[in-house]
Amino acid sequence: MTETDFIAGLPKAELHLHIEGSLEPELMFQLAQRNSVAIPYASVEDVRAAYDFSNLQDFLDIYYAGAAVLRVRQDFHDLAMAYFTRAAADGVLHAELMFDPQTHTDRGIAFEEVIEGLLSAMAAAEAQFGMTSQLILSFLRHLSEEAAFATLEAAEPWLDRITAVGLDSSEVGHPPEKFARVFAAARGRGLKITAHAGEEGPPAYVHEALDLLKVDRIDHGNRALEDDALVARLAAEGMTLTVCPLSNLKLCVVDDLADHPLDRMLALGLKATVNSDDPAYFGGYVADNYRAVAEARGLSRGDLVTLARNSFTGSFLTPEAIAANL
Ligand code: ES4
Ligand code: ZN
Repeated sequence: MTETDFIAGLPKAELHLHIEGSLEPELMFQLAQRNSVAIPYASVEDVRAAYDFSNLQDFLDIYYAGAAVLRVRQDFHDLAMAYFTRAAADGVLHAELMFDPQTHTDRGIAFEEVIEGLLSAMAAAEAQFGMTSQLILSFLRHLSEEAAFATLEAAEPWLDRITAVGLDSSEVGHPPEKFARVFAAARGRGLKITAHAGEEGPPAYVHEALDLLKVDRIDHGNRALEDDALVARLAAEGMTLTVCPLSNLKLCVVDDLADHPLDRMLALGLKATVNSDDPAYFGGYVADNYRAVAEARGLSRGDLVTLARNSFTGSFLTPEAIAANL
């Protein structure tokens, strides 16, 4: 069996996926036309050529601009269906989708349009592919605590259909501590907690995510490896890290995939998983990420099985659903 077939055949969950980051240039053009939104690109090739990033902020500027073509619930439905179709082909049985409501509500799009479009696609994906999915509402950390509270309030009618809250966007200068009270409120409403930490930010931000946000898992976590005591703590707590190899390469978190720390994380006893982050921008969906890092780091099939198992044990599914997937 080829490595590609082995990876596609591994039952897996995707835990770190920004649905806005799955907007392929072809769909961007289609939606720009459908909604009469001007975009600063002449062609699909022109869009792809712009995806050359030096750091996280470089990418975020282009990612937020691209999201401007998303205007009504059908757009969000089409976006999510395109992702589910790709993920199903990759052997994803369960996906936990992050979405950034503020990227849309700040442009005058109603929260309802965003979430109803995503929810209808999630129901369709379950019917069509047997794929389960959950929503993670992510707060934009470059915006204020007050704006995050307003977003949580806007989400109130849908909180029974939202599994978790997350924290994304520009990390450095926006420590988890800034959002401690919002995350406490979210926890009080029974939501699970995740946060991007240690992608570009220092190990101290990972400590804060644990101590102040009381996260159930960490998105990225690469820079935790700079702090031995933190690594020991993450391992002892069985904390899942949602690692994104092609994202790390494209955003220069690693210079070369051959230097990617994924297998070092596993060897240190960390519950690492493999995810695509923003697949339309970083050059691959989840199976591409498994393939690329497996080749670059010489991962064994046993390692790949461990990573896929970690994706279920680190998911926000119930213990019964996790057991049924293992
Ligand atoms: C993101 Cl890779 C990454 N990091 C932080 N925030 C994000 N939003 C979308 N992708
Ligand atoms: Zn991310």
